[in-house]
Amino acid sequence: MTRPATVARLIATYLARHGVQRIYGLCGGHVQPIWDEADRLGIRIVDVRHEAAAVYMAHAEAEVLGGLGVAMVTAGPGLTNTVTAIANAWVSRAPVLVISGRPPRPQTGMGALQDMPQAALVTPVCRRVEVVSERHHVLPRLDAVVEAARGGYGPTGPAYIDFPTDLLEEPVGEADVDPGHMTAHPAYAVTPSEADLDRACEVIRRARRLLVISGRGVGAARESLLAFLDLSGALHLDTSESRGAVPPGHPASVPALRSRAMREADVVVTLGRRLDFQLAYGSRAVFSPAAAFVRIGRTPDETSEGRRGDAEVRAEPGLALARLVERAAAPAQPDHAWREALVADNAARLARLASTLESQAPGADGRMHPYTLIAALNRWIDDSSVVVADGGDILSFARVALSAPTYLDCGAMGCLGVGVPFATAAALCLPGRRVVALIGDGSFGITGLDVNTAARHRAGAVFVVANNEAWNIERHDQLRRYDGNLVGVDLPGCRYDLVARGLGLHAERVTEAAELDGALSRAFEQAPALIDVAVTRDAGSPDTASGLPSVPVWHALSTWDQAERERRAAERPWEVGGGTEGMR
Ligand SMILES: Cc1ncc(C[n+]2csc(CCOP(=O)(O)OP(=O)(O)O)c2C)c(N)n1
Ligand SMILES: [Mg+2]
Repeated sequence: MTRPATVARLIATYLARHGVQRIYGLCGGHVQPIWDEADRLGIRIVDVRHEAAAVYMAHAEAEVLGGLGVAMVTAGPGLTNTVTAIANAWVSRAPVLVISGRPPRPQTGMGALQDMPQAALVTPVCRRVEVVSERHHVLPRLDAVVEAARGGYGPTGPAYIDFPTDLLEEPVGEADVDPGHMTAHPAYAVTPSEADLDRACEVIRRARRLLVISGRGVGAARESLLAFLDLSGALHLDTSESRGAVPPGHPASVPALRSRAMREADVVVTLGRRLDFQLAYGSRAVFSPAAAFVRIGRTPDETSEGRRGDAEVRAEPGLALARLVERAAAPAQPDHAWREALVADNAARLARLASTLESQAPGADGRMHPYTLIAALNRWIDDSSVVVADGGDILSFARVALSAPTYLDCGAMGCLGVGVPFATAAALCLPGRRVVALIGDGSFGITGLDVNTAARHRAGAVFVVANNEAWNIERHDQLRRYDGNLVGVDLPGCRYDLVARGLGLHAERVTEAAELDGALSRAFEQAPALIDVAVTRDAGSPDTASGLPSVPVWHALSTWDQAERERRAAERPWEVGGGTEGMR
């Protein structure tokens, strides 16, 4: 039987022609016509166990392959289940397209099954939202959402489109198809202006202590970034948005001296990076008050927000960096002694960390320290590995000590639950590469059932659950600041290896450090696999020490918060504590 060309087939054809190879989703009658046509056209349907996982997976695909990730979910609860993941893609600026269905037009607003204000629900966290009701709108609106997700109108991020089911089944004719929509166009690239580059060169030449902080879009510009670091003699700090772009151990990187480098640099170059909480909003209490900023990015939130740039270059970071290298933008009189002192101090700190990683004592509960687990994982991570981290304390330990050539984590939204779907998608998109996710036991519970998706789709990820039987970073906060009144932070007696086995994975439980290498070896051989590792809840993580869980008033870290209070108190001594006492 030849099937008539329908709107659903048109949508599926559009996606295939635009290079979409995988759609992550969960079935439902309202999107079934597209689901079916996409599969028939050879797009791989990666069916998940919860719709949030579909969007997280599309997000991870966008990150590891550099294109657009696509998720499809049914109307009503199918869409509401995705909202956290869409918001996370929005904060992370990940180009994700979410497709959904709606009740048939004749039933709209009459109390139809799964009828709800879907577009209104996702509008604040999408770059563009399109509600399609007409055949001839299908292709132009698909183009609009794809373009918006890829940053054609502003920042990259999630975009949303839905169609009523009856429209999906309507036949389409030639008049409905403008062939111009059926060919993929390259993503819009923002090119730097000569005037902006002139200004940036001028500021960089005046620098004595140059610091580069990298963010989104830098992974694709690795060569230019490395060339710029060599040429300029700058020091470099990465952020989770760009981790791995500069290889671990690169002489310019000073990850162990973040605050000092921020405080002492006299020119700071930001690349594709908002000055968000992780960078103290560019505060003059944390960075030098006299520092000049060169802000390079594709949108104003990357070039101007927080602290204006003394030079602002609106451009793809890679294009701007390449031009700066051409122009030999480098400090005329660099402070070599400063750079050498920081590089040496950083190396000494990292060496101390590396030597203590292996020799951490177990906790009072007799369980291994998280660093013992991380040291074992580091032995299995090679230059092509993809590393995912998800959790509270364990994420904090991982950020400091886990090797990460390509890296994804909870991001600036602190979105617990990304670990399983991120790693599953990375393994599907990059077969043959070692993919490992280190996940807290609490975080695992949020999306853990989707290890079954890895099993069904043979996504060869290794999930390592750091099982401290607690939402531990919060537990530490309750111990410290709430007189030990522990409420809702214990997760005793759970065996995630048994869960995983029941869901089709090879899985093991590890309680002794000596068993780790054997278990990891078997896991990588039989991946997808899960290892439930008993780790101590006694170890205090770097984030616990820095005060992050206590949510200070001015800044994310208590030392930065304190510096801000002091600066404000000095200016306004009549306002005790900077005028924020009691404000929360
Ligand atoms: C979706 C979500 N819910 C709650 C939080 C608050 N939170 C941050 S870290 C954390 C504890 C995480 O526990 P686990 O994953 O077991 O990691 P651990 O701290 O024990 O290493 C919680 C509840 C959050 N960031 N995101
Ligand atoms: Mg935990």
